Amino acid sequence: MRTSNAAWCLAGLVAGGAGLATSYLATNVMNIRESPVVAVAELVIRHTPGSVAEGAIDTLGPSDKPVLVGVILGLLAILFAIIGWQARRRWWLATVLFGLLALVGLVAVLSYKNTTATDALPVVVGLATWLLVLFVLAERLRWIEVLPDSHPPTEEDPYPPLTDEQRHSRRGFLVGAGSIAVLAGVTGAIGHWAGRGRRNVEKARRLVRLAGVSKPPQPAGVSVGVDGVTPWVTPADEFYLIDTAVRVPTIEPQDWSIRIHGMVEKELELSYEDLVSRDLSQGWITLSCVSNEVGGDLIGNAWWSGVRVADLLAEARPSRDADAVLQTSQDGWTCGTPLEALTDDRNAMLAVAMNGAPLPIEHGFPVRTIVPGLFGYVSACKWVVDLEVTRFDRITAFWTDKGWSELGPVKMSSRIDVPRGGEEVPAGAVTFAGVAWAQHTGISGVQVSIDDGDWHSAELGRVPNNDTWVQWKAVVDVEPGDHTVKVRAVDRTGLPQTGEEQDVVPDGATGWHSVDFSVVA
Ligand SMILES: Nc1nc2c(c(=O)[nH]1)N[C@H]1C(S)=C(S)[C@@H](COP(=O)(O)O)O[C@H]1N2
Ligand SMILES: [Mo]
Repeated sequence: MRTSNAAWCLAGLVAGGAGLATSYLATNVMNIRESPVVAVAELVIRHTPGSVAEGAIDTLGPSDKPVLVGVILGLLAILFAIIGWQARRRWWLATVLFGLLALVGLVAVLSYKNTTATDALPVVVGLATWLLVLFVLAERLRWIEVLPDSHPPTEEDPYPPLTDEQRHSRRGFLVGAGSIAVLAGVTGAIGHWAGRGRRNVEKARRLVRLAGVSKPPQPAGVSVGVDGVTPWVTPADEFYLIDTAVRVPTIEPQDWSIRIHGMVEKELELSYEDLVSRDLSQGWITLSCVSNEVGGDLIGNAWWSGVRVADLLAEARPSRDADAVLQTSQDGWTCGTPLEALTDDRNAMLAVAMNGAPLPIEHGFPVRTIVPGLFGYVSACKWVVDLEVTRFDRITAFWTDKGWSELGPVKMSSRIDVPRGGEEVPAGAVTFAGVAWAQHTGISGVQVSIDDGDWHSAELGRVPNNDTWVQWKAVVDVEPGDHTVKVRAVDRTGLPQTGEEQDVVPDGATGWHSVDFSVVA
């Protein structure tokens, strides 16, 4: 035994720690919400039965999460040591174990709603570090193993004294492992430092108090009361996320300001304080994405609070020749919005709150634009810092540069949520339900047709205004067997939803959503 099990365990521990450090650094450099370890802790919390969780909170108080993270780190340390020990004879097992741990991290990270591929990056970085460091340290240990002994072990002297070379190599291993451990510590510290921006903004966000921002209860009658239909109000953490930001901008309110300029008589510049001390406008508004396929879920409905853009523009006094506002976000994303949509009587706002709370960072904290009736890509600028009044013939914007339409009014659409595709339902009266939308025009009717048969009128949920989606429900007798149901809507001008199928490019998909289901006797 020229290398001890302890040395191998140490190699595993150092490799493990180094991987945690690099994944933490990646998390914070990328501004990702949570590191894989915290994601695992939160996954555990979410899946802990209520009674156990309450017990833990009772005994541990608010430190329950740090304690849980500590426990996870402790367990990881044990596992890392085991992995190192296994790497001695079963390299494959060590690799598999690291792979499994990474998989757990990946599952936890992706269990958050609205995750993207970048959220997985820290796990990949961590796994790569684990394998690389373990490989490097294992190579050193293996090399020690093949060094010649001072003499072969005998009965009387089973542990021959170390040769100079062996002693040197051991020292070399320890120095190597120690250096990597120090480097890992430094990496972790840099990671913590890199995460300060997001931590500070989270803190500032918690401290924001918005006078007049309320969260009203869900309006009466909006729900048709069918299980499986998308809830009428979309909670902020379930609201779809679309942006081009590789790293979400982290802006503290005190550092935020917006300039309204260009073809205006009077340029305006407002700080966050200036903005939120104005009269706030609030309203239920459904936001949807031009990239939403027929039947897709890139749509959500929330209670938004903010300052009417029309009021700000009235002070700035746009020139009569202007027809557009070029909005720019702090990270340089741009969109061109028709001036008319920002100055007419609709509730276009610089929103500061969503569902009664300051905007989540990912949804544009501290300020984003919301314009009822327009797709997000031409209107809903998150982290907005600049409004330039201009003309469409003088500007291009992020998505119009890439072949998307200059104008992006929302297209009427409807979706079947119940039954789900492929679902089996009992024979008799079958309940169909879903949502339909034509923001800023409103929906007056929804109809379903089974197997291309007659259109049956659906019952509509109530809506507080024309800017939101509407839930619908239809009950139709259907014979046993395989069927297809399709849906179409009619807007408040009497226009029926077109069944002509069009792709999302360049200005939004059209077509009727259909779902296959089976009725069983
Ligand atoms: N700064 C910025 N704002 C943006 C985008 C973006 O990429 N960057 N994407 C837009 C698009 S395409 C949509 S659909 C909405 C989505 O808003 P949400 O992520 O809050 O749902 O934001 C819009 N605002
Ligand atoms: Mo979008």
